[in-house]
Amino acid sequence: MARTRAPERTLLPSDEPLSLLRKDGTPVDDSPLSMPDDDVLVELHRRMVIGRRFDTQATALTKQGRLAVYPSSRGQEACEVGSVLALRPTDWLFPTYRDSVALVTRGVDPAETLTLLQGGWHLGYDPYEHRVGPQCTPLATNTLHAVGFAHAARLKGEDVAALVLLGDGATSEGDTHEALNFAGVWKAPVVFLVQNNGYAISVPMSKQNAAPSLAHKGVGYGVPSVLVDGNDVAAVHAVVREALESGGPTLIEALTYRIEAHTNADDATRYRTSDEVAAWLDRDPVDRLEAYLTSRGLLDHARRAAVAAEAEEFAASVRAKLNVDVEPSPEDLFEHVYATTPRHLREQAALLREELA
Ligand SMILES: Cc1ncc(C[n+]2csc(CCOP(=O)(O)OP(=O)(O)O)c2C)c(N)n1
Repeated sequence: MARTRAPERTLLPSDEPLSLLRKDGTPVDDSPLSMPDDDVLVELHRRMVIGRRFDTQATALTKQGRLAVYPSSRGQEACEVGSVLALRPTDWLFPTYRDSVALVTRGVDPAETLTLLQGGWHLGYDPYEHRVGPQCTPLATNTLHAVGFAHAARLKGEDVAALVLLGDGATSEGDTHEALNFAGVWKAPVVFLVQNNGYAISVPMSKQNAAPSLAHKGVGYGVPSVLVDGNDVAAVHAVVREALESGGPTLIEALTYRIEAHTNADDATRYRTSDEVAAWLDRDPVDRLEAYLTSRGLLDHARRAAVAAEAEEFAASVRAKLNVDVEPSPEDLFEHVYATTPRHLREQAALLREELA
């Protein structure tokens, strides 16, 4: 049978993660990746700073009881922002609970992004407005949504690619393997971006993976695979853009780290050392890009202050919106779950109405 895979797209990932910037912000000379344009780099910086401030604000809101839970993506901004800014407006994003910064970067209203985590509603935003699927809490279900969606769109003749975000732990789920398999068979335009932050809650990589890298998991499914430095936003942006433009599936493993605990309900000191966290703080994605932009004369004191002020204003608007008490109706539980509500749920809704009366 004829092979349809483009010859230049190799299945095997590189041994070392691809990068464009070293941890001190100096450029890598012999990178096979193309450095994004200056205006893109400046925008990546702005969005990472705003994203980080949003993340800190959301974490603070859990401490004030305004949010039920918040899974921080601090430290993972290069993955969240670098990948989302590679999407075209027509493309779709399929995120997880960890990816609120990705949603905000895509343009979803921050308060609507947080409605689910506030416990106010099933989903706080209209998926069609910005082409963002629901933030999946069950691990890896969004991989299947992305493949099904992208394949269906292609069958309809639409020019759509899908980006699905998942964690290292999610690659141990059956859904990821089913999704990769059919993405490979259908050559579906889907980019799987695994944010390998080292842990599935408290379970380290060594206890859940025997492959040389998570990127190797694409090879068996005929899906070209890439290993990238997930704290290098220029590199993440470049590989995701290339993968989206390929028109077929790609599995990208981005090596990164979650600086905060799994959620505000987790005590990360029970399974990792402060030395380990400090080593990753030294690889900070925002500092790295700032060092590069400064050396190129693309970032100065005034620009830094302007971006910081914009981020502060953004956080203030999130606080103001989240400080309003919500009073959801208990009956809303039954809304928008089924197209036709089944009898047992109609009965439960009637019982609830009686109790509330
Ligand atoms: C199908 C399923 N099984 C178990 C869980 C419980 N659970 C929530 S988060 C998590 C770990 C996920 O780790 P990873 O995929 O690495 O993502 P991260 O939280 O590190 O971003 C687990 C096991 C779940 N949400 N869904």
